[in-house]
Amino acid sequence: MTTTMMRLRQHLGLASPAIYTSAIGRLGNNTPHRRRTSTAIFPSSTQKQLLLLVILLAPLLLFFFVLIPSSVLLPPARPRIMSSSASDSASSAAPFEKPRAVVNKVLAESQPEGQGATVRRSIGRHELRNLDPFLMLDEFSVSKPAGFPDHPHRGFETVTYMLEGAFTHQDFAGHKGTIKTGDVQWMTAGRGIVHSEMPAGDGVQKGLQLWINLSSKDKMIEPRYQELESKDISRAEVDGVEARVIAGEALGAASPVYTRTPTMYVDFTMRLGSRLHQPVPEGWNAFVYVVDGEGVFGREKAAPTAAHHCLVLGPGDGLSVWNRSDRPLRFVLVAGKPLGEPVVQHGPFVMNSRAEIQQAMEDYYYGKNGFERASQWSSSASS
Ligand code: FJE
Ligand code: FE
Repeated sequence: MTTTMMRLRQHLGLASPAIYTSAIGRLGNNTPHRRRTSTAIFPSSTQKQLLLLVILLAPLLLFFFVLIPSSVLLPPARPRIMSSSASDSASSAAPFEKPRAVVNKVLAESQPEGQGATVRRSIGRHELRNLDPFLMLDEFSVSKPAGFPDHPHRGFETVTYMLEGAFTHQDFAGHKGTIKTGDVQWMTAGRGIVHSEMPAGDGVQKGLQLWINLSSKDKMIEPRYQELESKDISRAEVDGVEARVIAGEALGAASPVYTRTPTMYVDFTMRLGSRLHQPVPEGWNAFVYVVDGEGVFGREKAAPTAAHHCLVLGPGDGLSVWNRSDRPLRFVLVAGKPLGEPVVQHGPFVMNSRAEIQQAMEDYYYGKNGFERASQWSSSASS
């Protein structure tokens, strides 16, 4: 190998076998010199034989223990397994090939919505309009008599997750229910739902509502509900990190929710001093919404993020989080496979083209194509 080639390889960081070979060669050249010196000190014949053996073996031993990198001879170090449980995959140093970094940070400011209600909108506000397949994330904070009286939906799913208090929904097909703290309602509106969503208790009722787009082939499917009571939500706790899995998997727990648009949705609570390394499927769009406390996301040296902020994550295979504050950190991590389709939204109708939006409005107005029951119905909650 020419020196130019060797330099090139070194420059490229290639562990050239030629570099090892030349190093062994240099050591080999030293051997005769050492042998000569040694024979003069130990003159007995047994000692001579022993010495000869040592001298012959020396380069070999040197080669094995010094020149071959330790990673070749020794099994990979496993401090994670020694330190504790399965949990360590959740708390060891950056285990991702491509850790996701925060690429955008948006404060969800309060705005009026529905009837007398207030929401902190993150996804869906003009700075964060499109995070395919997500259309909207509202953190709502509502007291009676405010709420979200009768309104339609078509072409997407709504996921309502109660943080505090209770909400009652009623729809035009007679479906009625109340979700309480920790419960989830996963509603696939499909071709059409008309419903009301109103606070059920006294005082402030809080939660998150996420809108997930449906692909063109699913936009006109029959509506469907998946409801999960708090006690039935898969939970895992590992090294001071608790996960409540609303969709997908985390820390070994999995959700039974069927997601037509592949989605992961996990509510994490991290004790002070804890850290988390959570895989997030590559190619999916992902964001974090901080519900409570303060956390460091993406890079260990990043500035901490406080509640009501939405962090959009860049590409990669996982997210690392550290809670270095003096109180618990609560956030949701949401990721979804992008649909890559045109999005045309008109309020509660989300379709692929303007013509389909026109059709949706007409169907709602005339009570057709899934909105048949709309005209005769009004919820008992509406006034
Ligand atoms: C809606 C206005 C609305 N965010 N968060 C227009 F208010 C709504 C709507 C909601 C909503 C409901 C809950 Cl329970 C929580 C929300 C907006 O209902 F769908 C349209 N189109
Ligand atoms: Fe709604």
